[in-house]
Amino acid sequence: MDLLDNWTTVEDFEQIQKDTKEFIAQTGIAFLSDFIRIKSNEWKNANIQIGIFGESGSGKSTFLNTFRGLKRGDEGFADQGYKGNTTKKATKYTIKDNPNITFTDGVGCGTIQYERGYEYLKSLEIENLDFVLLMSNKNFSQDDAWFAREIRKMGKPLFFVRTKFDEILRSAKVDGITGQNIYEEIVTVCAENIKDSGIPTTSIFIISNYDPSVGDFDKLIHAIFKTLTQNKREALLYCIPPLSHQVIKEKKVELIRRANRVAFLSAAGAAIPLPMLEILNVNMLQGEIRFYMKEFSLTEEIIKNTCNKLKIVQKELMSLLPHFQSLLMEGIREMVLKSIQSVLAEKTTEVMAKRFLKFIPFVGTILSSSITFIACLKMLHKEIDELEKEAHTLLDKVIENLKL
Ligand SMILES: Nc1nc2c(ncn2[C@@H]2O[C@H](COP(=O)(O)OP(=O)(O)OP(=O)(O)O)[C@@H](O)[C@H]2O)c(=O)[nH]1
Ligand SMILES: [Mg+2]
Repeated sequence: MDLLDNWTTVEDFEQIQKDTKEFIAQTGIAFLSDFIRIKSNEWKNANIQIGIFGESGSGKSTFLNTFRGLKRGDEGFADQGYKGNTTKKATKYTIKDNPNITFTDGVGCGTIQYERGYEYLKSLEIENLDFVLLMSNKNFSQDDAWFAREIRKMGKPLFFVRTKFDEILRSAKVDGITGQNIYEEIVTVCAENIKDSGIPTTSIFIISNYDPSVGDFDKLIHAIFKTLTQNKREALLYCIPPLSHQVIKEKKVELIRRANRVAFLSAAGAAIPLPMLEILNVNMLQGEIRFYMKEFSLTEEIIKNTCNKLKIVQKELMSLLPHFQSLLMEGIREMVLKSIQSVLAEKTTEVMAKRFLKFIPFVGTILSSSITFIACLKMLHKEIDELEKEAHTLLDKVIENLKL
């Protein structure tokens, strides 16, 4: 599959084509960069409400902190406690950068505070939630199975999350258990507990909040994102750090989609007869690359903090991230210009542009707009690829150091 196949499989292609045509007809092409900005920021209007429930001590608050990449002392950190009963009443957390996203750190039923029943369910305002996570650090209880059935009746996506998998693995080791599939055994036990709730086993996820690299953390992330609509998926992804390899992959998918949109809209600008490098809005492309860098946690500030936390020398870490290093040393603007020029010199660019002509009817079938589109597309995809690779490298390094 090449870049164009990738583009033409994007489901919002026709919509964006229609919107762009309408915008140009009403407002004129001169304001196209505003339109690109509006389109790229649409996700900011998406409203997401997430509910996390389960018994005291099951790891709800810890999950929330891990998911959002928060450490003790950070704004919005949810108090976690080994004694239990730490979060005494349901607490709502909104994201500083995006107040449209709310996490409810709830209290489970069957606790001192709440008995199962209609009153409890009503207090949770489930109807407003996008999805529900039900956590347990032991076998799921009858209360959990009841809760799951009720949530299911309301048609809300529900994920059963068995936390503290790291503890299980440690205990198994102490008990001298080897060669058995501990993971499979835990899934079987959990499935047995909830078999009457009608919830499929595929909704069970065995995770460690301390270490997203073990168990089903990645699978859970993927399942959550699959239930969300486009704008909600983008909004939620952009508010969490690249905490696991799956999150990095999910981010890449969304960024590619974003790049496709930006490249497509840039092509409309090529209707103005100017030399190529003047047509291209280099500031905007620069902003896009900054956005990708932030999404992959590749910024000077984050790298500095990571080195301090892991007690590693910055130079050593930077040597693993050559692309990021060259973006810093040469400057993003220079890299954009260099990259566009090299893309324009590639033979395939014009060939692809000719193939693509039929897709850009709104500016007439002029080759320059098609070439602009392909050049932007190739350049942005290349940047996303390089930065994604280095985000995985950075994550591996963090995991390796935390395990030392
Ligand atoms: N080993 C291990 N410990 C965990 C995990 N998740 C949470 N913990 C610990 O378990 C304890 C309870 O976690 P919390 O996040 O406070 O649990 P909670 O569900 O919010 O509990 P309440 O607020 O009392 O309802 C804390 O000491 C956490 O550090 C995990 O996956 N593995
Ligand atoms: Mg709590």
